[in-house]
Amino acid sequence: MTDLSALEADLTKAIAAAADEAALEAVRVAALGKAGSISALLKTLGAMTPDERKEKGPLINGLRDRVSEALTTKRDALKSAALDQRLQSERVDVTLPLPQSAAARGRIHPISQVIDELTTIFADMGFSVAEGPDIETDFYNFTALNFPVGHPAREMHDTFFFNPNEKGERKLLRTHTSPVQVHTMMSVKPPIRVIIPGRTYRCDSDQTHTPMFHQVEGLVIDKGSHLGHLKWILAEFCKSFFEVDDVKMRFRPSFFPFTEPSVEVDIQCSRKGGEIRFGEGEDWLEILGCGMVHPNVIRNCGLDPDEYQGFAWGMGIDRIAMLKYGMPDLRPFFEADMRWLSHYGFRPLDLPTLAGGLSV
Ligand code: 2NM
Repeated sequence: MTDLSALEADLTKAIAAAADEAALEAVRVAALGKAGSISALLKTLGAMTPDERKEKGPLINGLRDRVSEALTTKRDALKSAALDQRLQSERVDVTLPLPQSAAARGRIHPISQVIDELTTIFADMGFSVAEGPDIETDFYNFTALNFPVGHPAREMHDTFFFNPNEKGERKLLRTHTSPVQVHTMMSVKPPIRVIIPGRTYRCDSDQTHTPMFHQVEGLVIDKGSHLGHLKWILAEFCKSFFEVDDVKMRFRPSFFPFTEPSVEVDIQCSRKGGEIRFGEGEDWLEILGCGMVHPNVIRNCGLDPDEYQGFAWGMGIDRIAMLKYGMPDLRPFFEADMRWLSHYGFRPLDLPTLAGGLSV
């Protein structure tokens, strides 16, 4: 029996010494595998006499059971140690900030944001968006809009002209979005209700002017439209855009070649500590020009001014963006500086809605 005890002592030592599951499996095979030491002992039982078997059977079987159990216990211990080690090495700190994806880092430019806001507000009042080319002819940019040839108003616009083509025709970069209104009146049967946001160009560059800037203009042409409608539309727009319940407006007579009468509009504001607020205060800020479309313009666009009348307005998008979002300088708008954009830009999926708040 010393053989069996010695074998058990050896196996117990080998099991205790196994450092991983592979080493333990080698011990198991050496003991209980087909050619294992305990399997060999079990095979000897068959050749024994009944008395011998009665004596040795329980000893050998007992050895096999104890070794099996020791193997199982050790395997469980190794498994759980291996798991602990993996958990330790694969530990993640869930409080660490996530690196942001490119899509999450991207920002909507304040001009795109403001155009989306304007479109949302005017779409709610039944306006659609019209677009046209940046390169125009003299007719669409000036003549049709009642700027007579040689009229000083043309000089006011500091126009960028192209070289004349072979027909002697001189194209230009549109100085306002109004040529789109001309295209619209010439191609759409009234009633017309459109807004036209877009790029415009004037040869002018200083702290408050860039050679390319953005305008939004609006146009209504119908049989009974009048200044009262215009006033209401502009008041609704200002309240929605500046997100205030009420805003006082001041209408001053002005001059534009394409409107008669022509009006400039100021809105009430307060300026305290360098900050402008709307819907309160005693100061006034000029934000747009407007008027009843001149009968000559309506006639130039192929409509009868005795049948149709309408109104139009125009304002600078860059300027109202600066006012609403407190940006002090116009020039960084067009410098493509990522630091400026990540500060003043908007998150891509936060689309402006009237119900959700335009600028949330
Ligand atoms: C302004 C001010 C006043 C205007 C007029 C027209 C058109 F095509 F109907 F004649 N479009 N836009 C207009 C009127 C624009 O911008 C300051």
